[in-house]
Amino acid sequence: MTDVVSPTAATSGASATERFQERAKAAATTGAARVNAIASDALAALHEVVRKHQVTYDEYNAFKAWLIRVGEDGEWPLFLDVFLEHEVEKVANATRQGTVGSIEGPYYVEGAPELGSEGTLPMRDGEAGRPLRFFGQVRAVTGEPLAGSVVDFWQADDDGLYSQFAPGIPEWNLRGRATTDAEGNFSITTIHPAPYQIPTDGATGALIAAAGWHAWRPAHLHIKVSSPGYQLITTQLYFDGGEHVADDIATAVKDDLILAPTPTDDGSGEQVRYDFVLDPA
Ligand code: MBD
Ligand code: FE
Repeated sequence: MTDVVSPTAATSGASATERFQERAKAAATTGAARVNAIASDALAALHEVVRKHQVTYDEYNAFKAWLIRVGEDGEWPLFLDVFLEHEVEKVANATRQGTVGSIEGPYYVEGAPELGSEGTLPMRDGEAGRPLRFFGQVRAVTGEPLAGSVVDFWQADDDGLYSQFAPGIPEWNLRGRATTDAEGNFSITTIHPAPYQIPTDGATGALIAAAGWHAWRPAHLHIKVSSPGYQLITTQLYFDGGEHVADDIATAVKDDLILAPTPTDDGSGEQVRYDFVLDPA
């Protein structure tokens, strides 16, 4: 028998929690007046839920046990990014003129391999999934092409799993950074990702099952685009007609972010163009 390690909520959750804590260390601290305003209103919203639904002690205790389990499973990054980040993202990007943003989610890792202006994402031999060439141009809102912009790219594989979070996948699989050429152009060859299912064996999956919701995100590509002197944009791209494009559990699909790839001339895969437009810093 081969020693196949299957993904569990606890292993991917522990990795996501550890990664997040490393990156969060550098975050700015929030002043007392702001903490007071936000924490008071957040608690008041929960108090209103208790009154509105006449929450019982059994329900309160189930909630308490569940919150403890979210932490034990390492699923705070997953839970918060699926159910709360979309509103934070809308507030953060409300005044942008350029490409619309979407949530980052729990699975970004800094420092992916550099690909130049045209390249193929790191992949296993015979990586499953339909080949996809994704290309485009990075421009300023004024229309000026932005040479030397970085298009940082990460995605799930054909099983809906992310390298560095699910076991047994090479470290940088389906993660890479392209740098735009003198005309602001880039081209990345990858595979069409699969839809992503929230792990069913963890606390987040338990809530979803208990509430009778579905656990799916549509197939998506994650991208961060940056260029000196411009605001970094974090976004995601989806596929027209894909499953769950209309009912993403993470509420992160926007009309402007839906791709419609066409078959390549030789029929071996598909290709799609998407241009990114950056706001000045
Ligand atoms: C994902 O792949 C993702 O992109 C988000 C936002 C949340 C959970 C899993
Ligand atoms: Fe994702």
